[in-house]
Amino acid sequence: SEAKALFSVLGMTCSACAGSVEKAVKRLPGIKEAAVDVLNNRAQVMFYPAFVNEETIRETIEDVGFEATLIN
Ligand code: 9UX
Repeated sequence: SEAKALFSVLGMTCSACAGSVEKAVKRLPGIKEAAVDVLNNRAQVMFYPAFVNEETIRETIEDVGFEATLIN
């Protein structure tokens, strides 16, 4: 079954930033949905824990160039 993770994402200043985060996360295996809210500095991700975990998602967001913290 699926899990949900909410991240704080700091450093996004435009909608293209949010788009690049979404695209990178969605490229990972085991991602069902990723929604990035640039105004609230949040990324909500639905994923399949058999294939990917919160830390891998968090590191992927960091690799795009933003500071990501798991909220819950
Ligand atoms: Mo454009 Mo958003 O280079 O940080 S993608 S400002």
